[in-house]
Amino acid sequence: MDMEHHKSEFDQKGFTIVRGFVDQSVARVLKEISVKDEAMNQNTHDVLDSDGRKSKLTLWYMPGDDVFGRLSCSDKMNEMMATLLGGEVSFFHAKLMNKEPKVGGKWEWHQDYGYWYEDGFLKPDMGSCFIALDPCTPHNGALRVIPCSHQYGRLRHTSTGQQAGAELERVEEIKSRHGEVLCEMEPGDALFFHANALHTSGPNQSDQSRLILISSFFRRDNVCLKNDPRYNNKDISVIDHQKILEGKHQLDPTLNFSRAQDHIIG
Ligand SMILES: O=C(O)CCC(=O)C(=O)O
Repeated sequence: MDMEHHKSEFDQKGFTIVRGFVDQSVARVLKEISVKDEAMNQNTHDVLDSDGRKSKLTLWYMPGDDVFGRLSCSDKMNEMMATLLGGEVSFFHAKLMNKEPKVGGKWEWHQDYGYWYEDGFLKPDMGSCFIALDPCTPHNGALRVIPCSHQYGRLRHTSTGQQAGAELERVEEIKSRHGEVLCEMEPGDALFFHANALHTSGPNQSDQSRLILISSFFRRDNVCLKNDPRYNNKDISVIDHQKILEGKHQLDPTLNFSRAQDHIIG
C-alpha cells in the first residue's frame, strides 16, 4: 500500500480507494455473518429515501470482539485513518448497509459532517472507511463522490425522506467544477473518505444485493460537546489485522446498537 499516494489523494480530493484492503476471505465471512446473524438482523432498520424506497441499516457504537469489531479495531485500519486525518483517531461507529436487489433505495447527496455536526463534534476531523462486501457497480448503487468537495466546508442539510440531504444548488455548482467519481469496487476494496466529502448513491436496480460496511472515526482531539458515551473517546485496544478472523463469528446482542428513532442519517 502506497501510503504517501493515498494521503496526498485524500488531502487533495477528500477520498481514496485502497484495492484489496481486506482479504476477500474476510469480506466473505463478514457477508455470511451479516446475512444470518440474529443480533444484526434484530437491529436492522429500514431507511426510506425520497422515492419511498428502503435501504437496510444496522449501526452500533461499540466494537465487540467479533469479526466486525476486530476489523474496526485493526492496526491497519487505525493507522490508515490516523494518517489520513492527521492525528490519533477513535472509533465512532460502524454501519452495515444493505441495498436489496431491485428494491434497495438511494442515498441523497450529503456530507457525513452534515449530521455529525448535530452530534456535537466541533470540527470535521472525521472520516469513514467504506468496505465492499458485494461488488459495487453502476447498477446496484455504487457510491459516487465529488472530488475536492471537502474543501467547501459544511453545507446546509435538510431532511428528505428519512435522510439528510445537502443544499442542491451548491451540490450542483461544486459538481460542475469537479465532476463526480463512480466508485466501482470489489469485495475487500476500501474507500476512505473525509466527513465533508459530498457523496451519494443510486437505487439498486440489479438482481444482486449491495452489501457494504462502513467504519467511522473521529480525531481524538476533535471535541464532542455532547456528554454521551456513544460519542466520546472509547478505550479500545488495537488488534493485529491478521487476527480479524479469530474474532467471534457472531455479534453480541448487548452491543450498543442504535434504535431506529435515533437517526436521520445521510
Ligand atoms: O450506502 C451508501 O451507498 C451510502 C452510505 C452513506 O452515504 C453514508 O453512510 O454516509
